[in-house]
Amino acid sequence: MTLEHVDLGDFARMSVIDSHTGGMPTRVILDGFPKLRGETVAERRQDLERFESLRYAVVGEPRGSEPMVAALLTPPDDGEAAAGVIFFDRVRVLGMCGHAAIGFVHTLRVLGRIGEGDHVLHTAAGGINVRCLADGKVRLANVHSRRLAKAVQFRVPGVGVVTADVAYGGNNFLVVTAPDIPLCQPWEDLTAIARKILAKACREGLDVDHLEMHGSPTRSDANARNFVLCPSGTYDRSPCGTGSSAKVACLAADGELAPGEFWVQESITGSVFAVSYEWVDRAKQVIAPVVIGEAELMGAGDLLLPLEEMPPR
Ligand code: PYC
Repeated sequence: MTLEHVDLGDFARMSVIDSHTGGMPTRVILDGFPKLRGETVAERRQDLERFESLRYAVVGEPRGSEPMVAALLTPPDDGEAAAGVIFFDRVRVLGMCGHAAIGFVHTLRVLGRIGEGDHVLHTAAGGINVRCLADGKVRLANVHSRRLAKAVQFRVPGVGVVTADVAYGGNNFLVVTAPDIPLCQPWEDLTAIARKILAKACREGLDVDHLEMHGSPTRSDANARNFVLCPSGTYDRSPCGTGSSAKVACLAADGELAPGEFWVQESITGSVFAVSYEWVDRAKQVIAPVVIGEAELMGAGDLLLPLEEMPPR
């Protein structure tokens, strides 16, 4: 028997496809999400704020998981873009999300909705150019990124004096440069340290919602390994597209990576993104980052959500 023959009158169905990008899950919502108000992706992103419990029901446990990010398919602002997309995790709506954008593009390609080559997507953070590469990878021209502050310092009890840059790569990152926190520790310990540092940074008045720490890579093809803490309190299993863009903005500002050169960023789970950049405005240290990564489909189906839990249309 399949669900086609079962009376599901008490449930709303949401059609989804799950993938992971370097270990980090993405749930593309194709159909069944309540219609959002607004003419543009940015307006609909604002409207999504009112659906807090539904957002949690879609990506949080038990239907989802702690790190899962949703990519909600929505109409683009105009006919030049292939699709619009709004990202959210179980605690907030995100402006941009690199791993989920790669998962979204891969999913649309597998569904035959887009083909090999270049496409534009509309996100709440602006239009982004994506390319479906012949080898199955996705090339993402991320939003313009830049370092916002260099070497800010503050003391964190139990950690010591922390030195960090603040950089934007689609989200605002605290890029920790000291002390050197060994990444070989269990993820629970890294998460606890990262939460302490991020919380203190916010109390210090820094406008940051993600944190990244770097160490030596374990792979011979990578430049560095990172540990990224997301606003939901969990860590990124992928190298983090927006975090890698923020890191590359810092490297560019310090003259440590030339335009067009690739920085291979390894994640805490061993997956990699290749990231490069071109200058947009050298004086203001604004870069246009490019992130190349790959996603794999994991499942497809319908979520069932009790109708009484669905917000009125
Ligand atoms: O890949 O940009 C990213 C990301 C942000 C939060 C989780 N992944």
